Amino acid sequence: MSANTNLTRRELLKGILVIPASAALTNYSFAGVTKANFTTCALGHNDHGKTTLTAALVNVAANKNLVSYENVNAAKVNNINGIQFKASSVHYETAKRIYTHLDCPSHFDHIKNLIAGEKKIDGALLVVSLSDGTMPQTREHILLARKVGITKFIVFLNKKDLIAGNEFIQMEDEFIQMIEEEVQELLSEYDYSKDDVRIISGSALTALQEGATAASDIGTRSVQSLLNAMDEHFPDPIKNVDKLSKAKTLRTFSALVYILAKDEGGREAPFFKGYRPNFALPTLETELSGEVMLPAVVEMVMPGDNLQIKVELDTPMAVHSGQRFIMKEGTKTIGAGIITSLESV
Ligand SMILES: Nc1nc2c(ncn2[C@@H]2O[C@H](COP(=O)(O)OP(=O)(O)OP(=O)(O)O)[C@@H](O)[C@H]2O)c(=O)[nH]1
Ligand SMILES: [Mg+2]
Repeated sequence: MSANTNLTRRELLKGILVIPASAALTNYSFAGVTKANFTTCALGHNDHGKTTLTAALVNVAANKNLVSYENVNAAKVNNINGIQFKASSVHYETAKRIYTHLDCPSHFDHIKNLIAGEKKIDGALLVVSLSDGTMPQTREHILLARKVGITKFIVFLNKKDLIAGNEFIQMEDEFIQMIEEEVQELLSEYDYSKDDVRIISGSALTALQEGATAASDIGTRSVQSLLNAMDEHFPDPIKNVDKLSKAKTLRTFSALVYILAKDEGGREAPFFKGYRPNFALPTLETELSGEVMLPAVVEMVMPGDNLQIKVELDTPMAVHSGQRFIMKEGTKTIGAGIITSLESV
């Protein structure tokens, strides 16, 4: 892990705050004051405004134009144990916390970041465009978030400028309420209750364009409301210590895995029932052999797939929910996973 903890507050709040996501942060301490760190990410369907919102959050939090859309969009390649994905990592400070915020350029980068990324996401921002409502990747990101243990969401209903004053949308408030209900319903399908979710509407693009000079309700003030909601609604992250104490020694667990595509250095061919890779856990010096158990409906797994599996290790091992691991064939990394539940044999 690289030592970005050396960044000073001035450096943080100054220029381009984009660093690779692998350069994970712990706590910043300046002038004797330590603020809690919180890791979040922008999820949501392609083109709904994740990158625009990411840039707007940095600028609104600092009340300065610190970062441009292009800065955030130029994501860097992260290589975590042989798993490569692109991500931008920006930071912004609120009254309560310093946020590390990840934004990925493509749907697959999001999947890999959620499953294999170095930083555990403490709470997620879900961007939904008011002009589209919920879309397939909105659902897929919520499903993944649930599986990797994200417990809280804040939804930003974006592109409100397209709704405001639109002659085809007569009843703006009713329209927004309808999309709110649609998002809430989708979240509840994955067991996120109303208490787990806050919904704010606005326009990330308007906020970004206003910069520090002007502030409107649908622009800068909506992004400020989002920052306030993050401070209020996201609970402080649970320390790893608590999780480790829940470790169990066992052979079988369920996991969400991403199988590397061929052009990412993964397998060339699919695998089937009975597949036996090695499992490397960061807590272990050695690798363990074991078997991948596929869901009944899945006959074959293609390179590039992500899916829920069960793992049956040959030797019992102390593992905990949320623990990440790598799947290998010899020295070759073929996949990455996160343990989603523990089941004793
Ligand atoms: N009118 C309007 N357009 C917006 C708003 N926010 C973003 N956009 C536009 O929507 C398009 C997509 O925005 P991005 O921020 O790149 O969306 P994204 O979710 O990061 O897209 P991907 O990373 O490709 O999935 C761009 O043309 C933005 O300028 C908004 O509030 N209003
Ligand atoms: Mg983007």
